[in-house]
Amino acid sequence: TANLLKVKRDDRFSYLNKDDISVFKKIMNDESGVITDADDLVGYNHDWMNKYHGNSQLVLRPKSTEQVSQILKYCNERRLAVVPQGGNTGLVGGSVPVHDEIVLSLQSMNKIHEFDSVTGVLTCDAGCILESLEQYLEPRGFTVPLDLGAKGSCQIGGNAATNAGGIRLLRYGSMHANVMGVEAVLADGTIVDCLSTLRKDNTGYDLKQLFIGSEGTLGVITKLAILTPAKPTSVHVALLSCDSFDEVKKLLIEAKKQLGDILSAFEFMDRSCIDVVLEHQPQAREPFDSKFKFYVLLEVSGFNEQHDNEKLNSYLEDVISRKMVADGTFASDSKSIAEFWKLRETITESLGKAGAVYKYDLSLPMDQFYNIVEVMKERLAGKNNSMVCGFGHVGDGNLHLNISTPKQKYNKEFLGLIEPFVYEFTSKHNGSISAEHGIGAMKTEQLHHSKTNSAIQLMRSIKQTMDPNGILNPYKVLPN
Ligand code: FAD
Ligand code: 2HG
Ligand code: ZN
Repeated sequence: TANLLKVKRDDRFSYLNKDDISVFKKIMNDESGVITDADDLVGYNHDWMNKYHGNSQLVLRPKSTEQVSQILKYCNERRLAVVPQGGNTGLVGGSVPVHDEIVLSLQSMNKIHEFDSVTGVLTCDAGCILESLEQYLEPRGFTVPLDLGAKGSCQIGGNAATNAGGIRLLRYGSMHANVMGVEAVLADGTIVDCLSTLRKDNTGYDLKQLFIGSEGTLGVITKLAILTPAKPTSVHVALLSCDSFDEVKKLLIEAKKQLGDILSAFEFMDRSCIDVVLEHQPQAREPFDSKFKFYVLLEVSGFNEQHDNEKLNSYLEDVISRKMVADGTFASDSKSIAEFWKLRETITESLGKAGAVYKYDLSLPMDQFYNIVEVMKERLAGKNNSMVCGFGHVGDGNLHLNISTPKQKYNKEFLGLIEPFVYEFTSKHNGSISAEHGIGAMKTEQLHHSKTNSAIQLMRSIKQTMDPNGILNPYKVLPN
């Protein structure tokens, strides 16, 4: 679909030439940071889903903020368009070129600079892989405030640039709440140092927030300071099954009431998700003796084993006695906990293996939350051998609606059955067409479903101020 809908190349931009490459080699002072070999370019030119394809002839991998600054200054003067790229795990086509934009990869900027064990603030380069930060923090008794299935590849800079949510948002809040400071480079090469490590800092406009969630369109994030919480020492996970979505909602209400501060995740998946995981993950096992319509994965974590255990047990006894669950099981050892989480975290990968996936990342009010899945099932019944499934961060009101078809190729006609219907439905119910994945290249023309004209106008003027030549991640976020 991405290519079927490709926007025209903006003729404000120059074409890359040999002289440019020489300049970049000089700036980088090291050939390994300048990639022009066709084979080596491939991975940078397509996204994680292999859905969006660009045609960049150059990848630059700077090692310092100063190099990022010199690169952008030159690109701005030469009108060369640039796409910042982190771990390239984004799901909306934001991290790959649409045409021939230069890829600016943060891969080689991956140092941890400082950790304050009193405040818990960690200062590091934007290119640090999320999981490596977790590995650094764990022995120090701290943890990263966000967790997502792509943790082995995504970078903290990419997480900030997309304001990634994930499974712990319910407990610790979003990147907007957890990033204390940002160092970023503007399109003209200006280095903006807002790398505060302070929790409280009301000195005028909170500029760092502009970079968080702006998907590389306003600046390149080079360093971050993140607030990291103490790592819980007691973790328990329950996997519950339900016959109706009403029960899922009741379980959530009770979890918030009865588990309160120790509740650290509340995720749901429908039966189709379990089926696709069982089909594509050889190590995955059917969790119960029978099959159910819905599954809830609930995690509690705290610092008092006995207290947390008792609290979870009394919650489970209560919801079982009140017949809110059909079956349930729970785990306290790390191996079983990991196994439960695998069931949830490998849904995306399994769907990827099953064929072409049409992904919708929606915020919806609870009364419509699963209704859209049912409505979509009816709409697509018997069409293209499709399978409709719903899962996600129900505790945060965020549904992942995925539609899978066995053929690898995306189909324009089939897409027409889904869109714009899904966006109109979401807008009608005051939801969001992008809860946590961003707009990227996928939803630029849909932005109006979740933003008013005046809000889009203000976004445009911010973009104009920060990147007057539009070189940073063109064709993304704002409508073309
Ligand atoms: P990329 O994909 O490389 O880039 C994403 C966007 O950010 C692009 O627009 C890019 O230009 C920009 N960008 C990247 N780095 C920088 C930088 N340093 N400065 C400026 N702009 C930059 N997302 C969630 O929110 N929650 C989830 O639970 C979740 N689970 C996922 C599970 C799987 C298996 C996969 C594949 C993806 C998942 N995602 C999830 C989506 C994705 O992982 C996140 O959006 C992640 O934050 C992207 O990080 P990245 O480093 O890969 O960024
Ligand atoms: C998740 O929560 C990710 O697992 C991916 O945000 C969601 O694949 C998806 O639709
Ligand atoms: Zn998600």
